[in-house]
Amino acid sequence: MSDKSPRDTLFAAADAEFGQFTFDQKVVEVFPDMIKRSVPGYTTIIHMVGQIAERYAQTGTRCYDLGCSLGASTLAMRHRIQAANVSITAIDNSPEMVERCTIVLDADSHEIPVNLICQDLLDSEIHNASVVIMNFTLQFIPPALRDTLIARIYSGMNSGGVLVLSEKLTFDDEHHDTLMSELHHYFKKTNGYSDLEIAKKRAAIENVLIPESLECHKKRLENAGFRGTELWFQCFNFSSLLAFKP
Ligand code: GEK
Repeated sequence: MSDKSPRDTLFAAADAEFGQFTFDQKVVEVFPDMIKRSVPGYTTIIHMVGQIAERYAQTGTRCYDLGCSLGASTLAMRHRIQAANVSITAIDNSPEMVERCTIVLDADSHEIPVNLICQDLLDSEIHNASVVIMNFTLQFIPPALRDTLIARIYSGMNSGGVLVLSEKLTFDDEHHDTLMSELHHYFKKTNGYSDLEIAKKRAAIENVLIPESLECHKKRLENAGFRGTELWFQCFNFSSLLAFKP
């Protein structure tokens, strides 16, 4: 993903009116800058997605990037996978994201085929998957539909396959939850966001991004059949889990 993305100032204007947050054209324009300055560890996670895919991609299978945005995980996988006859399926339901992602992928010359689809994950089919990446996407799916989606991902995976699930977390302990939120906001502040921008973004995304606890994710994955679920990355309230299909 280009490092030259315009700076995210969407919530900077004092009079900026923002309804509910959506992944529209305005967000697409600043997305690489927005996600790097907002999600602690994002660059590390993308880098590790490439390494994990290299290790777990099986010959003749598919790797999935669910909620691909501008294709950061897709490119990380594409540049590292060594197994033969592997393809990548990247899915996002924002037409504006998919349009820009097409341009990003076209500018990349690697030979691993990528099938980019504009579709709701709730309608998408997962088949013959050895690697599935859900990098900060499940948190945008209505909570009541998450069990079914994770179960469907599981059934579309091959034995020995891996799911990488990255999510913002909540914590049962109120004081710890507040502390993690404050540290996250401080992270954003040190990355140049003002208190007003942070507060406005928080209000706009409140009913759109619905985080859950680590325990809740682990239980859902276990119920779906995944085993060996482990937290491999955490920075404040941002995390990434590995889960395996036996
Ligand atoms: C990255 N993984 O750069 N179906 C398909 N896509 C969806 C749905 C849905 N139901 N809901 C949301 N999305 C990326 C970052 S961003 C995370 C993922 C963030 C898409 C949405 O359009 C957006 O592109 C993405 O999920 C979430 O590693 O912005 O915090």
